[in-house]
Amino acid sequence: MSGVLWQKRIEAAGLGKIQEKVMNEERLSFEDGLQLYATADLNAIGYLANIVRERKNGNVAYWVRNQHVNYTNVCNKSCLFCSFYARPRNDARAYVMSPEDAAQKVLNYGDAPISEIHVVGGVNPKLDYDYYLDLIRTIKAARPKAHIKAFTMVEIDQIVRRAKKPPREVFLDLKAAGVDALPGGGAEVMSDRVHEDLFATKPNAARWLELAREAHKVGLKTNATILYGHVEQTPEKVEHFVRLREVQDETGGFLTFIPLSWHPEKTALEHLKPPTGVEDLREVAISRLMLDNFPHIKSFWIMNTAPITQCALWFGADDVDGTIMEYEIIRDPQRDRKQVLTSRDLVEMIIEAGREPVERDPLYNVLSRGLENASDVEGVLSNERANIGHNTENLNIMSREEVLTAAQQLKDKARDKGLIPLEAR
Ligand code: V47
Repeated sequence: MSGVLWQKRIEAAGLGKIQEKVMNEERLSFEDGLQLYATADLNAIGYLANIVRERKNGNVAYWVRNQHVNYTNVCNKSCLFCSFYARPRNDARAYVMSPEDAAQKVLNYGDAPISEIHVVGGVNPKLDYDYYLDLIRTIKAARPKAHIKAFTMVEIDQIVRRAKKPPREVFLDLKAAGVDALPGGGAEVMSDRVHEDLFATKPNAARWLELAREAHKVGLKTNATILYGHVEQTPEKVEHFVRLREVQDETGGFLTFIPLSWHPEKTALEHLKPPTGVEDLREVAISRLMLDNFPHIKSFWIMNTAPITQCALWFGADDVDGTIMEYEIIRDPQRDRKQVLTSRDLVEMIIEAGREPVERDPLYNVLSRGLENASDVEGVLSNERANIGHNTENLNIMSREEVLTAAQQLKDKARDKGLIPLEAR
């Protein structure tokens, strides 16, 4: 479409003023954010987001050869949007990896040149401070060349409690043990209302941001996410962007923003409809436009799907995440065997979308370009070795009735808060 036609379309969508700001590299306001969400023309929003995306990252789309290690699913936070967690007592799904189990997980993929190990888990009250340090040291010893991206701010809040030390000292200890960067989970939606309704016992937005600031002060880069598509309202999402970019103005410590598309399956809110592809692209585009000081926007393919992620590369995203290998947060490890894209799949997916694939490490150092380093090795290894290293010794087996009662309790809690409509109860 010619520039003139786009211009007409942007005007027709009521985005003329926002376009002017985008062209002049001016910050969009809270009201601009509301207006973007209210605009029906998704392509017009994508067109503007793509201008920012190409200004910051050209035609490049980053991918990473990574592995996720979810060291425990035991969690005492009972978030209503989550299907991953097992309760600390009497839950048949509960698992905890010893540091050696986690190292085994990493060694399972020893033949793949993995550059990032993404380590996150539930808030497990039984783990002490030394466990976390040992976990990192042992993983680092197993794969000394890989960067470790570990622990959301929610886990950090728990680790700080167990350490009985100020956050700064904890970050320094974790850094010394081998943590290179932190992932972006845990903030969910920065709204006191949603916090109260869905994840009341987790640290609130102010605490999440305070911990992120502390991490940045000791030189650790971190990511940030938003979890959308459940009960949040538009102004709450815009507020989320505004709060994040204010901290980024102060510290410059955020690398990547990842809009996470909520998956309702097997959660207490599974009666709600999941976000659509249109919503996924809108979230990518609006986050690119609002977070003017974030270098990167990621479309996490495992949540958004690979096809939506290909489109997202034209709606503001410049990163697709990576090979992943195994991902527990939205799957049942007993039922599904693997969740992986090989390095060849990722590179081909990016080329097909019309972008230039660049392999990065967690700090965006360039490791390879195009098909240079792409292979199918991750798929072969995942077929052979996915799920090796899940220890079952700590399993506390519950009867089926007990499992159903626990699930019902969660649903009752959601119903009491008015989060389940009458007809779905
Ligand atoms: O904070 C939990 C989310 C997050 C569900 O930094 C769910 O590069 C969808 O933060 N449906 C953890 N999402 C994952 C995370 C992440 C993922 C990928 C890359 C990076 C990065 C960080 O997962 C949690 C929560 O917001 N989550 N349950 C669900 N049912």
